[in-house]
Amino acid sequence: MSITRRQFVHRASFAAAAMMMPQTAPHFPAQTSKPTLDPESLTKFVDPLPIPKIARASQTRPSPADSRAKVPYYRMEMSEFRAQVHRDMKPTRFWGMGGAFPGSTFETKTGEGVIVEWANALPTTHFLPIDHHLHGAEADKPAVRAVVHLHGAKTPPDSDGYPEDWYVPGKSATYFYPNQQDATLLWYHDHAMGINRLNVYAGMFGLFIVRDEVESSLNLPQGSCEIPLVLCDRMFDLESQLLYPASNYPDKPWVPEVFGNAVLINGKLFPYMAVAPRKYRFRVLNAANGRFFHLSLSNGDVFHQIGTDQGLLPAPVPIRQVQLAPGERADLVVDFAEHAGAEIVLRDDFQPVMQFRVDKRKITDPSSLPTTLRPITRFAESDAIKTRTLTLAEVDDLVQNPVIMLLNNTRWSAPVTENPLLNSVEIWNLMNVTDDSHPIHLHLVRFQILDRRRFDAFAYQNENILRFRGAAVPPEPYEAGWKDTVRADSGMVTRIIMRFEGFTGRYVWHCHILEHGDNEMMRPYEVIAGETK
Ligand SMILES: [Cu+2]
Repeated sequence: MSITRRQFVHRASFAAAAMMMPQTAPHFPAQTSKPTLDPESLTKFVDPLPIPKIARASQTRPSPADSRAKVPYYRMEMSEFRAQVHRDMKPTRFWGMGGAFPGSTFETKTGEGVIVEWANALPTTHFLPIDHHLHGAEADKPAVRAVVHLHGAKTPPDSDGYPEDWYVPGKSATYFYPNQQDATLLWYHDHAMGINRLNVYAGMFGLFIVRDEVESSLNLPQGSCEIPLVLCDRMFDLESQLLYPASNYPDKPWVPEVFGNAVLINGKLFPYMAVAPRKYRFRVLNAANGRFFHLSLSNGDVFHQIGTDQGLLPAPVPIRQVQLAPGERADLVVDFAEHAGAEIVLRDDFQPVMQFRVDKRKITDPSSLPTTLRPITRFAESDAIKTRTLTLAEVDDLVQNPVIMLLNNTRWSAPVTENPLLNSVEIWNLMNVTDDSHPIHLHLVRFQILDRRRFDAFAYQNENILRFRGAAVPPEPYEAGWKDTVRADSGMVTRIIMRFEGFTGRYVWHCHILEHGDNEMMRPYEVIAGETK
């Protein structure tokens, strides 16, 4: 599938014209050829919420950063296994890390690096529909390939899981994570070129927690009162097996988005959790391929967001609903103290996801929700030595089916165009001319959101005129911390500011709707050494 520049411009203007018509984002289950299991036919809240097990280091090895120091060494195997997502369903085939879905959780500390050997022990044929027209997934490539990226980690480039650094069953890669960053919830997942969406859908992800003394001094709920909640949506056939939709073109099965009708939380459908009437800390991850979650409690209660992708907020933010795009995390504190004996449902919009059963017996709660958490120094715009204006675009065919998605109107294989200097600050203006919101993720760095501002996307695409259609809107209070993934909303300029620190070398930035990232909405970028003044 190659298109000329001229065809591209032609198609792009059709896409822009299509944008003028009101369209509803396809937030319904995509079509599949097989009958789909209806989750509403299942009894809700019969399985206890599982907690992913903690990964154990098998030995220590000399640190790549300091050979006098020893660091924990883990071996994590990617394999096929079966797991039951609901009491009344048959076991489902998954591909995952450490034999579980989600995979085992790493518990680590700031400044204490770890080595992980990611071993590919998967079968040699894929069970989900590969599209050989996608870049990097051509028919001459092995069907089963994997490479692991630790999302949100400040990682040397040779341990970052570059999408083309994939390897086949029987091989492994040994990565070093220095953990030179603040306490937060990271997550690891497959990043293999052209089949990333399929590998993640099959189950290849898990959590990676970084802790530090600032966080531990806060007396937040901990131990059995600190609970990870990993959300993703899937579709199942009537035999309880994963269904991934395909297009109507058998040789080009790629679909632009996948929205499953079954929302899994820690790998279960409609689980329940027994809680005490006290505060709990929930570490929430949206691990879906494309679904945005809007989570709230059925009793309408306020809860507090205390952290975002890259760590603690300056102060708790009271909210009634938390919005999470794919790849984003939220650190929440929910207080059940006033609800002894109640049953409270966690909902995504109006759909039940899980149930909390609050114990009747009153207890004393030794934990705190401090009024201040971790100070954040805001960048000044004048700190930036460069501003890049980068378009997020969709190229459609003549009947408005998306063909590819692009960053900066440039394909993956084109030479690097974003090459920030090490330790320099840049502002990136993400110009979204599409109808979709795209969660944009930059590897290596943490950033701050400056603002979002509506603009005339049609004039911008067709006449190269930047015409704003409203005032700049600052980020929501719950987004006003350190981020690594940002919602770039339709028809908006989303401005982010960051310092490119840590390492020089080749990284990627991409849309975290995995169907988009697999179809060109991913670009390499390179941090280079040089004078920043
Ligand atoms: Cu996207």
